[in-house]
Amino acid sequence: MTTLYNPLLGGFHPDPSVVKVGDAWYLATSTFEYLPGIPIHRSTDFETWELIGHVATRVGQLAVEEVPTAGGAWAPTIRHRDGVFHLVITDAMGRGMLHFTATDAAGPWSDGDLILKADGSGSVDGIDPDIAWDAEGSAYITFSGLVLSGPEIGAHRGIQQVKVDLETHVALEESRSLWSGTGGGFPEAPHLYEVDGRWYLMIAEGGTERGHGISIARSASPEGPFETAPQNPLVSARSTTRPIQNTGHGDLVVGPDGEWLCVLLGVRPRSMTRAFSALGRETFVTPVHWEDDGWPRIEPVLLNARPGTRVEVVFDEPLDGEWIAVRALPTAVSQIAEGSLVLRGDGSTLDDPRPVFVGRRQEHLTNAVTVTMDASRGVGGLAVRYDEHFHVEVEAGAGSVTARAVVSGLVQEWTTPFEGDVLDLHIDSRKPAPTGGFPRTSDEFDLAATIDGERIHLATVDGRFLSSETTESFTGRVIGVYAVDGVVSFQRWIAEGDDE
Ligand code: 6LW
Repeated sequence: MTTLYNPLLGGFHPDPSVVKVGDAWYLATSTFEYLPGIPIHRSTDFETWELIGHVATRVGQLAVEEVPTAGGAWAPTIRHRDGVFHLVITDAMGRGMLHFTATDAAGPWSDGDLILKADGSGSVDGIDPDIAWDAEGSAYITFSGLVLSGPEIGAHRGIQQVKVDLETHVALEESRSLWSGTGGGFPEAPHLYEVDGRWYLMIAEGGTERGHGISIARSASPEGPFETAPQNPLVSARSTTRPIQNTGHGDLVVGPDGEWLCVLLGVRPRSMTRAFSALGRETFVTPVHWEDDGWPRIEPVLLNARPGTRVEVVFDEPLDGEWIAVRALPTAVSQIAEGSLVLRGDGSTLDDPRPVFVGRRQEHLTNAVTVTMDASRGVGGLAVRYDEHFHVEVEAGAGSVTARAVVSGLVQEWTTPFEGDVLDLHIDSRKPAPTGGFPRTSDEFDLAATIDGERIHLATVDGRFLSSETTESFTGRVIGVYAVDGVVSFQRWIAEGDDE
């Protein structure tokens, strides 16, 4: 019996798509403005998932160097056919709708071909593309008709579909409208499946926040007309007190014991009113049952967190794929040299869209990070980042150590003198101590530094300021190191996390 851990992938891992090939499953998620882009996780039992590579490992595959915050790699679909992996995705406000291929899911993946409209006037307008083939081998791209550029920006045309020639990547027809849900806002994340001779169109509706859900329809043809399931929505946590909220945007697959599973996104808000989600949108999984009426039922998503983890990195070999950078590859903003991670400041700060920063997702609800830093030649530090408007950090160099919280233009700093070279910086995300009243915070940050063996508490910051609801972000918390000026180096990284 397979144990379904939830979250399946903790922290910033939204919009999951999964495919089974042979005895293994391959899972892709969204990365927005971070690189490397679109991680591929692999499992042979659905319990343990290994990060085997990324789709976007080269500059130019995505235009994320230039995209606005929250643009970039949105919502992949991963599939496999005749020995080739296919991944379709929108590089939102970047290149447009793209098709990547690889014979090994670990990579290398292709440069990415734009999926062009039939009239040749640029890439198909929309997000969340799905790819499916009919018995004759025609490739269908089914997508959400949200317009992201041009005069009609923001318009929504519901779920759309075009047949595409995968040699030329030109659509073979004008797009047609398909069933677009039961009336919820933002019909999106379509996936098309052929099951027992019927075509099922599963979509998300209600928007990616508390109203989120999954609905399904079926037809004799991939082009419709589609008949809505009487049980819709199949999944939604809306108006419930479930610990996993915002559940939606799912993909179906046959699991290890032959049972069907749905991978989907959700958040884990804490506090009494379940209002603030520290980590952003994560990947979850839940069982699916097909009933005699030919419709699937999806079980509510249950929490079942894995044991805590301890990650220690001593920077004696290249950074592994868990490290990500903003609008740049980690190797473009950092080097490994003689047991140190070295960052060279260029005057940019964490307030800039292109900071000299490299970090890892915060994957656990409580998380304590310590990094050893040599501040003798520059200014830099340890930060938790949602984006350039929302970050907290401990910064050292130029005679002081400063804890700072930046919340959409509001800045608060706590500074103490520091004349030495090497110190430890700490950021703990932890559950707040009970106050006896209504527990309203998600978590809190403890910002500290250890100087000459003495841990100095610098500040406590309310974690709600760095939650997906406050930041209105599609991403999540990323914790990492950065440089502002000069050369700063980091010798040892320890992160201890759990989900108690
Ligand atoms: C994605 C859309 C959504 O394209 O948010 O939850 C967008 N779903 O389907 C970005 O992740």
